[in-house]
Amino acid sequence: MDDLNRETMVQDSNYDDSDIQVLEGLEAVRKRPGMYIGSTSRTGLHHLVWEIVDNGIDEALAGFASSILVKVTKDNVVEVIDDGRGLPTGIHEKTGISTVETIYTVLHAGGKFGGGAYKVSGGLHGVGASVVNALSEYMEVITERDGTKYYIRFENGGHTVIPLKVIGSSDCHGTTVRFKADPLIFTETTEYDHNTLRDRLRELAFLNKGIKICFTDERKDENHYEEFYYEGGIYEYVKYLNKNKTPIHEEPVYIEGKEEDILVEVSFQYNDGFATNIYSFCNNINTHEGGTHEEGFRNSLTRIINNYAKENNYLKKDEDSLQGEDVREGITAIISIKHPDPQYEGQTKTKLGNSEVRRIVSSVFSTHFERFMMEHPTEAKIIVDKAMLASKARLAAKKARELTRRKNVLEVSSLPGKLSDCSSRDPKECEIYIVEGDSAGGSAKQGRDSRTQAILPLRGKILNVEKARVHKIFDNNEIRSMLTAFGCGIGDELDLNKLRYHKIVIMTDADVDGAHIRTLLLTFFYRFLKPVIEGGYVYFAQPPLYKVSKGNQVRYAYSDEEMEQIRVEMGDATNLQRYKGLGEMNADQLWDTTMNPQYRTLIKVTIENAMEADQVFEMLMGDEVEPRRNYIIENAHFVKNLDI
Ligand code: 28G
Repeated sequence: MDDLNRETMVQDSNYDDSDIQVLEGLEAVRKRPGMYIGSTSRTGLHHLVWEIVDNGIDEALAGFASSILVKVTKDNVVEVIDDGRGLPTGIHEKTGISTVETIYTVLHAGGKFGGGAYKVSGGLHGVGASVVNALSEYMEVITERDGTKYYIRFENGGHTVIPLKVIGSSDCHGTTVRFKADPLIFTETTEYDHNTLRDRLRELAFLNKGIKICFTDERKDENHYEEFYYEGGIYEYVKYLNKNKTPIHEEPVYIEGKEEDILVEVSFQYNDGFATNIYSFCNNINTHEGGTHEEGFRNSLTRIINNYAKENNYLKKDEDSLQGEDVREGITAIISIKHPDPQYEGQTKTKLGNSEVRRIVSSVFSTHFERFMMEHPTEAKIIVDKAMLASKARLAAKKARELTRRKNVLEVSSLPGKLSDCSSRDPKECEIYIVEGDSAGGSAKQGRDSRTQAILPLRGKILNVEKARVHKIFDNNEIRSMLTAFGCGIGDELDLNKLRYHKIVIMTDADVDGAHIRTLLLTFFYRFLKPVIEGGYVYFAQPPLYKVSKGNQVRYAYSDEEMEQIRVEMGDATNLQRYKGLGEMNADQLWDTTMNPQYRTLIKVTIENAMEADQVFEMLMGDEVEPRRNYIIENAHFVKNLDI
């Protein structure tokens, strides 16, 4: 039966109440692939895999499969295997051909499915396995059930070349789908990206606890094999996301419940940073734009923490309530719901719109979280303290604004004596280096371009603004120097138009003390000068870790890897110097390696990596070797990408 005939047949019959709604032939998919999989680029190519994998996940969520294997062969053939029931092999009553053939050759409507179970495959791009077949050079399906092994093969966009037949007996059950993307359709590339596949498969395993997802990429190496299995689901996801951070309570909070057929899971853990990392999902789709599930969570989190703080007298009656931003500071959270009929909105259709979800997530979360707080007073106190610190800091910054106005403590006319200012008065081209220690400050002062580069040396450690009272903060010389030099004011009164330098460069040693100073500076910036970070005006300098020399040849390395590389390139008998601090560099060296705009690398500080600085500090302090090494390597890569 060719596609045209099938379409005619379909139109002649009434299929409205059928499970499979036939819309059009596979030829339509090949004519307009973008309509079905978004695009025929790299992203579209990967959709083929997700489509098939999602079917396996559905079989597992229905309770019949426990594991899914995804394999990519050397020639980019994808094979997906599950241990579910296997596909029904009888003749489909509406199409007159085998159900297996029907599933893979007849387009059906995505979205609503019969049976009541959630279908993750009916989600955003859920278009059905027949679309994958339509866009494949060939596809083979094996199904094992009732002691029998069946096989079917399609070629050139879903034309059946070997109809369903028995190829042997079997003592297990499940489905195997093998396909090769059609290069006539995917003209850009038919090569899958290893990391994209691995990361999403890992994420699916986190989002669907108890399902084992295995990944074999024969292009990587012959024995490549990874297994993702998380008994704790999103609870373990949160732990994973926080693994390089410093959690402030041991175990993530995990909450699960079901109301009106909607399954709700929430897990979160606070770390000692500032950033809010809330990720939400509906039917395994990342709802980047948030939506009603996220709103339900946020509202309840704020309400419950406030109630608890008041009931236990942590928050006095006359004190201001904790704001949403206070209770979310430093949180890493996952909200995952499974919904039988999700509605997506927003620019990229990744915002959950179902209004009943707000109430349901709120209800499930509140009930369980209230109980958690009662039963875990230690954790509850830690969470309340964190939120109260955020709230106090927010209010302190506000008060500081008034203080600066009244007392005029930060007069721009009297620039700090330690500042070696630049001569230019155009903030766009002006830079200020905040340098740790007088000796490094001296080298920086000598080495700089004095027209555009100002140097402000800091003596010793600066104040931890989170621990100090407001008036002490403004008595602190280092902080006063910085604020007068910047000239932009603080808090609500902050005016970026008055900022005297468009690059504020933090230059500290690559050791524990340097990391500590960096953390304290960032805490100060975050609390009092947040718009300056958000505006992209704050940077880290990137001094070299090594000097490699041979005769009068000198090169600098910014990571261990680069150092090894350079030593190989320069040949034997190289001289290696490890810089322990900026002070070991003379003015010329500092200029060449770290300050010369032509050659230096600066890392722009964002709210996200402001927190990473915290992690780096913890990492360098701790004695775990592995994360330390990884940091240097990954950061070296990061620097390359951010080269400015
Ligand atoms: C390996 C690659 C991805 C799958 C099943 C199992 C059944 C099934 C799949 O049925 C047609 C429509 C609704 C019943 C269902 C088996 C019921 C009884 C199944 C997969 C018939 C589809 N026995 N496993 N489809 N339904 N695995 N893995 O695709 O009414 S797809």
